[in-house]
Amino acid sequence: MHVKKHIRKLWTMQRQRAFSPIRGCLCLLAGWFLVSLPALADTRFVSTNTFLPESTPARDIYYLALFALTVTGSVFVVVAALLFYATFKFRARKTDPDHEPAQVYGSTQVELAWTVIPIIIIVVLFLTTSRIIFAIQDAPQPKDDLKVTVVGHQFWWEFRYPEYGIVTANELHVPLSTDQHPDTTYLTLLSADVDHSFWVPELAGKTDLIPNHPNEMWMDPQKAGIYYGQCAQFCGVEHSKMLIRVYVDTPAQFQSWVQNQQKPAVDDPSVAAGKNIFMTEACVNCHTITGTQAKGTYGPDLTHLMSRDTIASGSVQNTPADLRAWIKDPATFKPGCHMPAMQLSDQQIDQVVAYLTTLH
Ligand code: HEC
Ligand SMILES: [Cu+2]
Repeated sequence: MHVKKHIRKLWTMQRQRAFSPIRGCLCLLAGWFLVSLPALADTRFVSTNTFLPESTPARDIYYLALFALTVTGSVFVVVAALLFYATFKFRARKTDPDHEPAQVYGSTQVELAWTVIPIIIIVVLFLTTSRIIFAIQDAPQPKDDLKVTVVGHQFWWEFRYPEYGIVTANELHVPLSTDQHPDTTYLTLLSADVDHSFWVPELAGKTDLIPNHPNEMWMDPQKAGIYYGQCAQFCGVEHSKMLIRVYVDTPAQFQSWVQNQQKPAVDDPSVAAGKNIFMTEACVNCHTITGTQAKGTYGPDLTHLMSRDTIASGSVQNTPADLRAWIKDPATFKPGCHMPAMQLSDQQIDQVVAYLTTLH
């Protein structure tokens, strides 16, 4: 008797609460819109887009995503429609009797349907996804493709082209692939420290760079231009400034880029003072400049520093002013990065920057 009374009390309390499901949904939508507004307005976020594929693996993933979105979208529409219908049709009314509704046990047919249909949907999604994964992974590797070794470092990228004897950083140059001249780039992914992940959404899926476990991926970009990406695995404090820039060059552009990278570093006697500082301060231990005694590999290769548009893994423009500010104190741009502020005098910094800006 007592319990029944209690339940009845709870039931009437619930009915009195002024909660409207429709109002709740509208509030959620408005909240979501407000939260995402700054991101939508910031044009930098428009520069990567999984829905604009320009290379075969990215395109396969794009079609798979469309398929999965169609299936899950239809499920959402059906469920949401039923939910709205039920909340509206069976909403509380003033004329409702003041006691619990009749308690009914569920229907075996309905329960079977909503168990079996989702299982079928999941199996279909699983099979199509595995088919695409294997199609990308097992694609035959053409003999004349370009091979690049990518090494992830906290918090920058090293790119090695063993066939050309080139080492560079953060800005990957690859040739354009056309119907007449299909050109595939194969990346071997390594890590110097922790787990990183190479992700350029318009060109390919994301693949991790795991210490002591080489991974592979490939791309055949079909439109020239710059593509942006980023490390997609939290790898330490400056992970978010571990950006990637892929330059898809026409064959002529790519050849001239390769030729320039293969040249030894410019040795301009007018900046000998700056060069001397570089070679006598700790810079020499962490950076390589070919043709000099600088053979460090802890930081990016600086042999052709000025051939890059950015420094610090795509997070700072490569201008003399920013280069100067970077060398004075890298932490102003990337607090927590692994290059120390070297405590050079202003004059020494000017001289080092003058030297670095000759390295085309
Ligand atoms: C302890 C090792 C270390 C020392 C010493 C060091 N650097 Fe670095 N340097 C790095 C690392 C690591 C990076 C990459 C930072 C990042 O992007 O997270 C870097 C980045 C740079 C870059 C940007 C390169 C690019 O393409 O992004 C320049 C330029 C540079 N260092 C110049 C210097 C100069 C000049 C000195 C000496 C005054 C110096 N470094 C001393 C480790 C070092
Ligand atoms: Cu990383």
